[in-house]
Amino acid sequence: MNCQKSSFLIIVSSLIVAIGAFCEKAIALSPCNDNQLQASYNSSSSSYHEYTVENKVCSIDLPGCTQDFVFNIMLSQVRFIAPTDQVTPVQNCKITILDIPGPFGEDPIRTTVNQNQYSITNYTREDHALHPGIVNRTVIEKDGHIVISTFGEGEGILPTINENQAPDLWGDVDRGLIREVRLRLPTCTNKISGAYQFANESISVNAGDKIRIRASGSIRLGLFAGSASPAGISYGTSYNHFSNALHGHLLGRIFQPGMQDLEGWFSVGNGIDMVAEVSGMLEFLVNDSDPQNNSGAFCVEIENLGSG
Ligand SMILES: [Ca+2]
Repeated sequence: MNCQKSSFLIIVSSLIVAIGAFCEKAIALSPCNDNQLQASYNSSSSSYHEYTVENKVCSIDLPGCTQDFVFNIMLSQVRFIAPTDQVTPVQNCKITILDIPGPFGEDPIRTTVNQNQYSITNYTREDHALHPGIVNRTVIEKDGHIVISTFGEGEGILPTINENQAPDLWGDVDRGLIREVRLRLPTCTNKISGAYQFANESISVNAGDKIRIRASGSIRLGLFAGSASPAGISYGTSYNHFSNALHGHLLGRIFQPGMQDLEGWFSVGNGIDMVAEVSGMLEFLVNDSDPQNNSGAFCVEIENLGSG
């Protein structure tokens, strides 16, 4: 809409105010001050189309698999936000030339980044074959997984083909992202499974050793209890080995021959620095006496700094 021309034709002053407000709103809605970008769409238009494609990236039980981690990997290369081979980083308001094969132009898009929402939006520019349209890619947590959700809508040409091809097109982009996430997820040296009744993983230590323990990851503790970090969760004490520690809290001990199952445990949680009082096997236990309904694992990194 040409604001100056329209205002000129309006004589009634109250209407001028109304038009003025509309123009201001239109300017404010143009992302990156790029007036080629169309932010909103008319779903009753005959060429309107929309689609949503969702793909699982990783299970939140995997240590390191978080929205933040996946989103930052998505921002690391343009090929994770659009169908292209380009490996340069994603930046707010950056223009990317997609050059879709066919009798069209350079097919540029402009991308905005919303770090708080773990979301990016691609807007077509006028020279894009499918202009006008947007694609919104958001990293969400759903059903125990980090999921990449792609929503597209537009009013350009080929609405049906565009909708039908979306799962394959974005499936390819997502596969590249998923591969990169798996490569970069931290490897876990000692996995403490949530499904064990008693100790799992044994690491030998000597009396006097300085031991640094750091724990991460998440264990689903049951249908109603939900998931916990190694710090545990407030969830009554009926299913605890120890009532004075949170449900799902990570415990440790140095096992000595002859010890009972519930003997010698101390709090570890997200991590501790300690000096071993005795020589023996360092063991771990999740504070849940009903582990059959558990899934996932804590990842425990142990550094033995010796006796110096
Ligand atoms: Ca349980």
